[in-house]
Amino acid sequence: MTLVMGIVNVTPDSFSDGGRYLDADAAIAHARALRAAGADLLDVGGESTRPGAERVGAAVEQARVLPVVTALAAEGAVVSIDTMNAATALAAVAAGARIVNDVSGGLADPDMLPAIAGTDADIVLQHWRGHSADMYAHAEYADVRSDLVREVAARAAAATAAGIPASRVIVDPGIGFGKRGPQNWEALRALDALVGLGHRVLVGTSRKGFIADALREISAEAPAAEVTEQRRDLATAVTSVLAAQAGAWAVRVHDVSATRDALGVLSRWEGR
Ligand code: PMM
Repeated sequence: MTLVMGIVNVTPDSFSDGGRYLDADAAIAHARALRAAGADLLDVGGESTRPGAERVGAAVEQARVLPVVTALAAEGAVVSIDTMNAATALAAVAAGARIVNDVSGGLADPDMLPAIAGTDADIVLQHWRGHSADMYAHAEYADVRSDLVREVAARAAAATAAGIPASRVIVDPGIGFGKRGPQNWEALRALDALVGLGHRVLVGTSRKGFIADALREISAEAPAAEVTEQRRDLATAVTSVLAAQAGAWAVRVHDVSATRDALGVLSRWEGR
């Protein structure tokens, strides 16, 4: 069954939950609640990647995430560290993280792939074309589906060339990264081809702008209808089910219990 990765953002400015869990104790308490709700994996991040976000230094990033990673790993949680910085990734792995989630697919920091090769951590290579400050400048595609699959395959090849076994590579279509609204739906339609690359596939749609755009269109008859967090979470549970049907290994979400319920319904529908 598709795994659920709960999002633990220890940032002041993340897309939907920035600032809520900036304090380590609050982040740890939130992560425990996600685990109790059925999260199989916890993704801890200290740098926001929302469109337009500024970079944070490695020292600030590590001060935010390491106490949280250490505490959760000590409790037996499978922790993923969401970072583009090799030094932060190594420090988090030393603190017990088992997965490094690099939204840049190893492109932001040239040390990332060789650093991970020297550990036994898994690595998520997300489709990415540039930092968040100007990510829409890169949203030009000849064909989203084939460009995406080719670019992700190239990052996976770079990882194996750097010495990371293919079995430790996880790929991700990078929903919301360098893609405008409708291009995200095209990227999701590429999931079967991405799964066809032979690596595990992680998908992150949770509460993202393209979902809010769709909900705004859907409620066109009631334009005043607010796109609440609840509506985004319901839509995310639907995209999680569809991603699971397309063969995703895991989905990265804020609302773990809604997605857990939705995936549980799918498994019963499928008789598994
Ligand atoms: N999305 C965000 C951050 N990290 N990592 C992966 N692998 N895939 C994603 O889609 C992804 C990510 C941005 O979302 P947030 O600011 O709500 O955490």
